[in-house]
Amino acid sequence: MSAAPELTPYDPQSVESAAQAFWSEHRAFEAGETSGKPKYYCLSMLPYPSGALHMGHVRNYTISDVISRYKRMTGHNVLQPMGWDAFGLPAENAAIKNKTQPAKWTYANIAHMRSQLQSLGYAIDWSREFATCSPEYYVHEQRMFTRLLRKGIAYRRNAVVNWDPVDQTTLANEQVIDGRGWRSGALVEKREIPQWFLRITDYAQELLDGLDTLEGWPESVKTMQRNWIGRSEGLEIQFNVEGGHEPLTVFTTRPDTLMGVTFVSIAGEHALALKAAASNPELAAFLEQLKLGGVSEAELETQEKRGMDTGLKAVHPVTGETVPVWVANFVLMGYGTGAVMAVPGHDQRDFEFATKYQLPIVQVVRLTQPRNEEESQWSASEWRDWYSDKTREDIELVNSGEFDGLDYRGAFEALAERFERKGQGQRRVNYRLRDWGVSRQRYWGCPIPVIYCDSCGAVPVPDDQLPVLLPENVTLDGVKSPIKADPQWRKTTCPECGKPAERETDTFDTFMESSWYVARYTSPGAEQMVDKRANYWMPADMYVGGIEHAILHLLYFRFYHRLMRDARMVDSDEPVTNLLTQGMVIAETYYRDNSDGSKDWINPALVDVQRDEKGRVVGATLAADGQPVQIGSIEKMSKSRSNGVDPQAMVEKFGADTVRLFSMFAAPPEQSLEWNEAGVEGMSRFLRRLWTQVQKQAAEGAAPALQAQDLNAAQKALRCKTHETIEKVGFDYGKRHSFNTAIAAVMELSNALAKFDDDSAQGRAVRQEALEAAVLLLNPITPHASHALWQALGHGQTLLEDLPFPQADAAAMVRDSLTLAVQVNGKLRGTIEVAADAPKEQIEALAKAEPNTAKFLEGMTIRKVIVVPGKIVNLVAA
Ligand code: ANZ
Ligand code: ZN
Repeated sequence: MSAAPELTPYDPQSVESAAQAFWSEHRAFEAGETSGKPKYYCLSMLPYPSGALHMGHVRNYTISDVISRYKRMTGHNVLQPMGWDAFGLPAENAAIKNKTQPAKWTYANIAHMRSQLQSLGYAIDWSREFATCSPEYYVHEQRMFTRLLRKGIAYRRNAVVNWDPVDQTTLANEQVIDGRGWRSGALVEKREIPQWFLRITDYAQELLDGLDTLEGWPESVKTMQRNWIGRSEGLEIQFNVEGGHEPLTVFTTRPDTLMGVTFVSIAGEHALALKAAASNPELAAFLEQLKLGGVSEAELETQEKRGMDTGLKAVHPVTGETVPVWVANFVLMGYGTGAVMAVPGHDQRDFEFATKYQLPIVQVVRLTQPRNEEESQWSASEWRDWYSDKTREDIELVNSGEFDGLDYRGAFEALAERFERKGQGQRRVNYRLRDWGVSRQRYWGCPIPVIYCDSCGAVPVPDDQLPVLLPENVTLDGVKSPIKADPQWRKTTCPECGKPAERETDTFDTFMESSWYVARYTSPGAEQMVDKRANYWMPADMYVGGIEHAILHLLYFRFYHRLMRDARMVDSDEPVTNLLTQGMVIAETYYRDNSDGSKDWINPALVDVQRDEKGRVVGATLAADGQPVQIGSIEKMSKSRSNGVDPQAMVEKFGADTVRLFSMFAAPPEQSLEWNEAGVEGMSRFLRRLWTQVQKQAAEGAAPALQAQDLNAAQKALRCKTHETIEKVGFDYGKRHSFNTAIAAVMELSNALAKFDDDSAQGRAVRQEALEAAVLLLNPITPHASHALWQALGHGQTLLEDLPFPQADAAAMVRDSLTLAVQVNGKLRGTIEVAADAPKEQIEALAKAEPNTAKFLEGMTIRKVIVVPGKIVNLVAA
């Protein structure tokens, strides 16, 4: 060979900008609806424009991008869109802090983050991009809402909010810190104000049943949704109340425990409680107290049990005896009937309550098959878990008169029939799911399109007056929403009678915008919410995003899709068929202790780390002063721990392909991914090696055509490896979403190439095939490098996504020789190469002759030879 040829070094920056320029010049990823190929719609959860991309975004969008590019290479018409979930509270806070406007701040962030996304080279159809805060987007949401209002699916009622009495404003749950307003520090109160709701409860059963059809969703997510919807079957039972009051209706899932009722508990907001309080100042004061405190579910669950006797007496519907009626803080007005038959012998909350207020506790069920002595004991002074709701399947009734001996089902049926016959109760299915409260008293959101008229009431804004625009040029004082503070904005005329009227000043929950964006991407520019293109693309084939959205977002998303279906906008029931929830991105934390016991968290980028030979961190110093810092645990990247790694810095240092490669290599998509720069460097070395292998091959000129019949053993072996890799990678991408193992397989192929030094014509042909396969197999993950390497391998500038994904050739994978491990008494001593069809005697002979094995066999007699075909020869010797 002549003098060493000049190789082009790998320069990610120029490689990446060249590939990106080529894609945008060819509008390579703009999707259309006229292709004859099967469609594939790959959706990612849209980012909130907080200011800069974080590694969680990079991971999320890289997974989607790999799937999208792979699908395109396997013959699909792919849509991968992107947009911005642009309304929300952080913009208001940032605007106050930076003395700017939420709109300005948001649009600037979007511009910056868009360029960051583009630098990562995602195959996104940018022509479909939108921000949910733009009127062209939210006008459709407003129009849909007015329809829902006319249909009765949207309605208005009073509901409780967190009220800050100093700032005179409502607070979001996350603005209530330890029961106080985040800004004023005032004790937060509960207050009832009129709010808008969507009747998601009408769809509870359908949303539950639909889960059974979602085979491509993780079981864990479906379970969380089922629990959230919380279907329970029970009875409503009437208790008469002495003194001429209306009867009380309770909802119970345990009518079998009816004979154990020793009191009845009602919510503080229950009509009967209010009635009793009218003549009982002490009770009235107690009800006032109950209004203090936050409204979040977590708070209600954990608070101490408190109550007060109303003085009223309820009549037990079977025995006719009277029991007291108590107000209890754990009874929710919004669930069931707001009244509970208390069974302290078998319900833990009732037990705690009865113990505290010295109410009677009696046993009425027992386990039929206690697993031990303990489980056959019931106690009125100590709570026993095995008498709770968990064990309802294997119990029988005791101390229950005529019902003694019945099991749960038997008692349920007997009582249901009895009460239904007497008109004293009925079977009833309840859902834990509540209607979706969509009103927010915040400024930076979509205005709710309603006008209030003294004569006509709440009137939907007519279509020709939509959108109701949110003014963007505003000043925020941090307390009141600018549209609430501005009487001019509110003023309007009633669309029905023309009299002066006022606009609604609340805005929508931002979950509204993220409930239908999946559909809007399909129909850019459509005059209505969507057009017929929606049915071409929907349901989306893949949805990738964070597990933190497993419940609320995904439930609203499935609900809203059904609203659109019922409005004949789409004809599917579910919005997405497959869901992939990616794990967190985690990283090491570093800190220094302050003298007051608090910690100063230090970003890993500012720390020099010493590692042992296994890569474990053994010491760390602050680069700026060379002094040691403390090493904390490995945690989710976050501002509070200052352990975020900036994607942009990583892209600048290593190139987008290396960042993409590492995010896919370091962990399977569902698991946590620990960011560590040593790992990133490893990926960078691998890419560089592949780059050099291609460059060397290219420098030798065009490779001759491959003659499969003329290959020698080594050439056949490399070719076999190439096709095995193709087969594995295709399977890992397509069937398992196991990207890390796919990358590992290509790395192995590159290792095999490094060992293959054969400059013969067929040697180069086989190497060319291997390199082309490696470049195409990696293309979904490292599309820029693949774009450049494909050209280096002698092809014109091509859109690789339009090439078919490599197909394994079965004939190439027929091995004619095999490597077997040779063991002596179960210990590995060497390996041998044998023909695939070698007879057992020949294998035995080769094994005994293997030099290292022969050494171990010296002076021993072989007693037995065990051959595991294709794998092992074990020589049993003594
Ligand atoms: C008697 C009883 C005995 C109950 C027992 C439970 C165990 P799920 O499964 O969530 O539907 N309940 C009913 N309405 C309530 C409300 N508004 N606020 C708080 N608790 C309420 O739970 C239904 C059970 O929760 C009902 O069955 C009722 O207590 C309580 F050993 O009735 B049960
Ligand atoms: Zn009117």
